[in-house]
Amino acid sequence: MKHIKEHIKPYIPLLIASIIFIAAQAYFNLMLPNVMSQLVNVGIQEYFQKISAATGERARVLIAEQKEYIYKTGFKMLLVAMGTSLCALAVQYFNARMGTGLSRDLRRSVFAKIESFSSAEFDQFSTASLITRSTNDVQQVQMMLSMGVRTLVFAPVMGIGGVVMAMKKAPSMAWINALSVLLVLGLISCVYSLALPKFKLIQELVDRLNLIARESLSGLMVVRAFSTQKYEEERFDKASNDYRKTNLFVNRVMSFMGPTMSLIQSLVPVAIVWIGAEKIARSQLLVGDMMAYIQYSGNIMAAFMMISGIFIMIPRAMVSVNRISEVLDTQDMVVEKEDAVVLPKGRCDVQFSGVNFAYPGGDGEVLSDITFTAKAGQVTAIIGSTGCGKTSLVNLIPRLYDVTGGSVKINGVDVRDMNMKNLRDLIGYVPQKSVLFSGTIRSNLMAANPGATEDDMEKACEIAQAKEFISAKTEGYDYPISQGGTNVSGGQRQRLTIARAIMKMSPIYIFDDSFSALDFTTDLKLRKALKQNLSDATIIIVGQRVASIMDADLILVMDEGRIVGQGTHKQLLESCEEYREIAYSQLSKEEV
Ligand code: DCP
Ligand code: MG
Repeated sequence: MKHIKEHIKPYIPLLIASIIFIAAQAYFNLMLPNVMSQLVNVGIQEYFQKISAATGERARVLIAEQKEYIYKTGFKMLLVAMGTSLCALAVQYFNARMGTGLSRDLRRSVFAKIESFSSAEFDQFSTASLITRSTNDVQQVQMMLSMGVRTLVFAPVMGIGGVVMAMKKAPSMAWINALSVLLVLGLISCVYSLALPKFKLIQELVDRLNLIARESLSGLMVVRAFSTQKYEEERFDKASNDYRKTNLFVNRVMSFMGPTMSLIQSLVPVAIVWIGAEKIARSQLLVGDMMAYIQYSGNIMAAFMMISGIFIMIPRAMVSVNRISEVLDTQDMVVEKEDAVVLPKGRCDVQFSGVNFAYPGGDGEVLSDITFTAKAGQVTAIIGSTGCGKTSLVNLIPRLYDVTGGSVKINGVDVRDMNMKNLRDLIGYVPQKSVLFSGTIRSNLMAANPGATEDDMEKACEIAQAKEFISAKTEGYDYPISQGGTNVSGGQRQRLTIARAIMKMSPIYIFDDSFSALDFTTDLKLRKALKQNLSDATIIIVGQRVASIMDADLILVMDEGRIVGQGTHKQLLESCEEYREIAYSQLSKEEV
């Protein structure tokens, strides 16, 4: 709720305006039956009696007077009705401004928060759930607020005002109202005790449905390749059916309410007319008062219905509020220090000393006692079997995760003491999984360094060996990239992500298995170009192929989260058993 309060602050003027107009609308609503009863009581009944008692000239004057009275009162009714409509319009306007503005702010906050998440926090929520939270849940909150404000002001005024006015008109018929309200309340509590528990379930089912839809859509190729359509369909069907069934149940229960409610609403006027007619016959009640009474009792019932409706909505929306708060309250594990250090963009040595690392919630350490220095102007390569922790190791440099022991330093400054933006500006990172964004080749590359020129871009592509295939496209750099970069080949995508990193012209480069999809010739050309053009940079290459890393200045051999050997290719062949194994399995005797 704390977040909602915070977010509602800028909208308090709108909220107050809305409340004022809601109250005015309720007031006009209460006025209308009153004016109408005057019209009937005085304008019709009273004048009718007077006119029938009078004769000649007197009667004609009375008829003219009656006409004028009816016109006047009718005009008053029209004004009141117009007042109601205008107020309703104003309420709608203010509410919409407030509701949509607030939900935009909430969505923005949730999105900004998600963007600030490190990988550790991402692991806590599923993507599907994050999407539902920032869309569907925000919408629920918006609905609760605009409906809630309206109901909580309108209904009490209408209800209490209705009771007061009705009592004034015909106190002897109060029991009809009491009975009808009891019936309405009884019906509502029956219905909601059945439907309420399902609301939370529905939200979870939406999450699940989203998750499955996303998963099978983004993995469509795999589904086709393995012919698992049937399985995926069944999985989706099950989720969809669960959702359908629960929704159907809730709606069935709710739909029972509508007709029953209208039955009560139609029976009440019948009862009032039945009992009121007798009173009118005995001159205990005026016709106009009875008509007004019917309307007031309708108002009272409507007020109770609205209030109970809001009591149902609140727990439902609270589920959403909590789901949003969960995101906003997530403690960032990777946070910037207050007096963070800013390093200049010069030569940078990256130093690991005694680094241990375990994934939050993971079982056990994936890195232990990692110590090495990647020097500026040198290529440092990391090799090792899959799952030995190479990606985990390089992720510690841009602080995608924080170390659990030891330290990672750049030029002697712990990365945890550095300004986050500065740190990431220092690093050109090519992740193991190449990700491009929808747009064009140009927009993808420029995103890394908006200040770069056309020449910089072409240079980066030249180094990344991407220039050739880009110029082969008729659109060149304006070639459209579809979502996830699926319309370029794996190797092309890899080269584009490499070019994107080079665009940053940063002093540190990390290539996580970034040459895996390249053929040997391109791989060789690319490494040559890197060495030539980025001669001052600290280059860290994660690789599986000995051929691509054998000329590195320092090679780290990893096994099960430890460094089991470090040195040059030559040194390692002599000293490191694991390296020898890898090398001999990949290269011929002559190549070694
Ligand atoms: N791991 C984990 N949680 C994550 C990522 C990985 O628990 N979010 C585990 C799985 C592995 C270990 O950490 O056992 C090391 O994973 P890496 O991704 O660091 O392994 P590599 O990069 O060396 O493997 P590959 O060569 O396949 O990229
Ligand atoms: Mg990896």
